[in-house]
Amino acid sequence: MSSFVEKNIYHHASGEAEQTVKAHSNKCDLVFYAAWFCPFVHRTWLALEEKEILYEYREVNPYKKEKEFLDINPLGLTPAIAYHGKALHESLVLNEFLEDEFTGSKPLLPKDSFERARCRLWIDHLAKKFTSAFFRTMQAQEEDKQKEGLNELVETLKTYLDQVKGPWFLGEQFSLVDITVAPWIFRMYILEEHRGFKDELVGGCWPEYKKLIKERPSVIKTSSDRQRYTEFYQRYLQNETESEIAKAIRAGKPLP
Ligand SMILES: N[C@@H](CCC(=O)N[C@@H](CS)C(=O)NCC(=O)O)C(=O)O
Repeated sequence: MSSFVEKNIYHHASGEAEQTVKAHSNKCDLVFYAAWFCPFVHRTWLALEEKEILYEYREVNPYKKEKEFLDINPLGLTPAIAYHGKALHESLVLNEFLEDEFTGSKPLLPKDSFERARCRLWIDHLAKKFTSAFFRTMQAQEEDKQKEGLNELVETLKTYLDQVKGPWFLGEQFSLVDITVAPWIFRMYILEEHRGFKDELVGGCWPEYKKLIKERPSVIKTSSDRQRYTEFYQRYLQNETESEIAKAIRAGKPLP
C-alpha cells in the first residue's frame, strides 16, 4: 500500500516537460499514460519524441491505482499506452512496440539482426544490473551498503561504456540502448549530491557520454525542474517509499 505522501505527490510536470505536455494535450490514437517523475516513463517518452510520433500525454499518479488506469495496466505501473483502444505497458516493451509499429519514423534500432540482438543484450544489462544498482545505492542507509551499491553501479556502468562506440552506443545512430540508460544518467546528480558518486570513478568516455545525453533535445524537452526531482527522491534516499521498486530492492528481489 503506497503512503499518503506518494498518493499526494506533486502532480504535474514542470519546466521544459510542462511545455511538452501542453503540446501533447489533444486527443490522439496513441494515449501515453505517464507520470512526470518516473524514469521508466522517461524511457518511453524519449522514444516517442525521438521518433516524432503523435501522442496524447495523460498524467496519472501510479501510486493511487485508480480504476481507469488499472484497466489499462493491471499492474498499476507507469508507463502504459493505449493505441487504437488496445493497451500495453512496460517501458522496454513499449519502446520495441513503437519501433515496430512506426516504421516510417526515425529508426532507433539497427537493420542488421545480429546488431539488433546485441542492442537487446545491452538493454538487458542496463535494465537488470545498472538500474537496480542505482536504486540500491539510493535506498541504502548504512555507509558500507551505500559504498557497495555505488561500486556495483560504477562497475555495471563501466562494463556498458566499454561497448559504446561513441558518441552513442552504436556510433552515430542514437538508439534504444542510449534511451534505456538516459533517464538514470539525467538523475545521476542525486547520487552525486547524496551518495558520493563522482565522474572520476567511471572515467573513459563517461563525461562526454553524460554531457551528450543531458544536452539531447529529447531529454531536455521531457525533463521537469531539478528541484522537483530532488523533492521526489527524498523518500528513496531515506528508504521510506512504499513503491513496488523500493519494496523489491528491500526484499532483494528483481525489479518489477
Ligand atoms: N518495469 C516497469 C517499471 C515501472 C515502474 O515501476 N513505474 C513506477 C513509477 S516510476 C510505478 O508505476 N510505481 C507505482 C508503484 O510502485 O505502486 C517498466 O519498465 O515500465
